Amino acid sequence: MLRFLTAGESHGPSLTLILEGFPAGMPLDIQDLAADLGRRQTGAGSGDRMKIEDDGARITGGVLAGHTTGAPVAITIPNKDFISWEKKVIDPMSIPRPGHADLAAALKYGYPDLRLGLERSSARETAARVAIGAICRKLLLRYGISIGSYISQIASVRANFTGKTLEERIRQAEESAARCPDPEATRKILQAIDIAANAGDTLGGVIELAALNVPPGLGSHVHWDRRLSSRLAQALMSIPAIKAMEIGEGAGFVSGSGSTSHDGIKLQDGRLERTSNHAGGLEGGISNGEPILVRLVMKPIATTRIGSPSVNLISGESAVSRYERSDVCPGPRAAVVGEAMMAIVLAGALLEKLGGDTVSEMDQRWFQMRTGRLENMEVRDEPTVFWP
Ligand code: EPS
Repeated sequence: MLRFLTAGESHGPSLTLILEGFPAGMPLDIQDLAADLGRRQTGAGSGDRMKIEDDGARITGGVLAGHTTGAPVAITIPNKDFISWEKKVIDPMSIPRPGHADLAAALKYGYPDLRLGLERSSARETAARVAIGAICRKLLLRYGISIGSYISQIASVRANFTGKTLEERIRQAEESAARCPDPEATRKILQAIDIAANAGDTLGGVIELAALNVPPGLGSHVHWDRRLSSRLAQALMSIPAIKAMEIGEGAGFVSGSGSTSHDGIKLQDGRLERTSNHAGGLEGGISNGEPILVRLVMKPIATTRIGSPSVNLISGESAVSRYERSDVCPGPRAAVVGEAMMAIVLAGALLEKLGGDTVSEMDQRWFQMRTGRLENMEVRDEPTVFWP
């Protein structure tokens, strides 16, 4: 089983991560992590902390002679900002920010200073997930499976992708400061972010994720926690500030009917193909060979300069929540975190499907996998006696 743990506080010395269950034999070095770590740090709406951090990761276990060994992969990402927090004496934080973990975490853990909760609930931790995601992405790419993302909406600005393939959207998103493959929408989003920043406010958005060339057969219908859909939901809904998730047509399914909502099956040159992809590549909790499509809704984050109505937990008096340095619109950065979480889930499901302790064992099984060809099916024209 592929699993990971992260540790570390937003303003502590470093983030620490361990990825366990990764196969041996995959070439891996720090450069493989750098691109995604860098992508997570850019994008309109990012806060000033990103000017301080360089998210340089160090691999400290599980990789020898440039290859994974099957041992836990351990990584450290230093927090450069730590130098300004070490030995710092700060007044206690006593006014919880509505929408942040401040109050709920203090109720749960009895913190004497709300900062003790903030430090771990901060989205700083997502840098660790992106590093792990980058390792998983490399494994997926070995089998041609790629993952991309783009922003389809920020606040009330909706992008228009008419006529653009998923590949084009993903590629063009990389060229947009808002990670949005619609230049006109990008312009409006940048304007909206400026206005929100000047007003001391924040903005939410919609992130779309796509996994391409996913083979059929990842996940399983046989048990609730093996469904790929539920595994993706847990992973993606765990990203800070994500409040809703849709697969494929998602909420749009409600206006269709059973006969019009699904993806017809046709035989084309011996291949079982689909006439559409409303299901977002998942049927019965199993990948069906179509691109996996997920939409995430991110709320406007809770830390605003304007502040929100709250209570000072020391005096008991009404108070306005105080500002902590933060992003204005983390959507474009969170898209990269979404890709990472999707990569981790898909790599885990692929490993289960292919088995093996080494990537070369996985390679052998990959070539034996049932594909979407009719000749691979084992359905027979024979009666079945249930419960003989
Ligand atoms: C965050 C607040 C800000 C963000 C941080 C998430 O941190 P700081 O208070 O140090 O400026 O920059 O995100 C990151 C540090 C990061 O690497 O993404 C929060 O409260 O969630």
